[in-house]
Amino acid sequence: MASNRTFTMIKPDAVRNGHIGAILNQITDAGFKIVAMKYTRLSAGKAGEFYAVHSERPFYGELVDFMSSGPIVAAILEKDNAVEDFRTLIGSTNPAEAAEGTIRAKYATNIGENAVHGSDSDENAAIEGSFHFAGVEVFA
Ligand code: FUP
Repeated sequence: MASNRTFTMIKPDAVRNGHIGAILNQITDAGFKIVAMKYTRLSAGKAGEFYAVHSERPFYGELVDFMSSGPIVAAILEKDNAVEDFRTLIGSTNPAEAAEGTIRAKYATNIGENAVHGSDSDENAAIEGSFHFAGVEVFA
């Protein structure tokens, strides 16, 4: 059964470019409820931990530098079929391939600086949500 929660970050490029409000609007207009949210900044160490699965990839160093380069908005979102529906809402990893109207098509800079994160499975949504939020920070 599909989980009803996913985890997202509005990444440093989208924050720098002034898109926090527009992105949150698009997320809530699509029917997602925000159950946890914070404006924060990842240290290089925490960014490296979050993306540890990519540690052998050639882009890992740049990814860690970018994700720790400025503030982000982290949030846990709730909706039926949250993980899959949110991946559809944000579009492909590479904004050049993202469907028209998706968050990445509208706001991403390039494949490395792609405006938003969305969990890719129910299991990772739970892991990533707990990485950023304590239980008392989540409001069901
Ligand atoms: P996604 O699940 O769409 O966020 O994409 P991935 O998990 O494959 O990649 C995570 C992050 O690594 C991307 F958001 C940006 C970065 N990345 C690159 O910089 N270059 C690539 O070729 C692939 C990913």
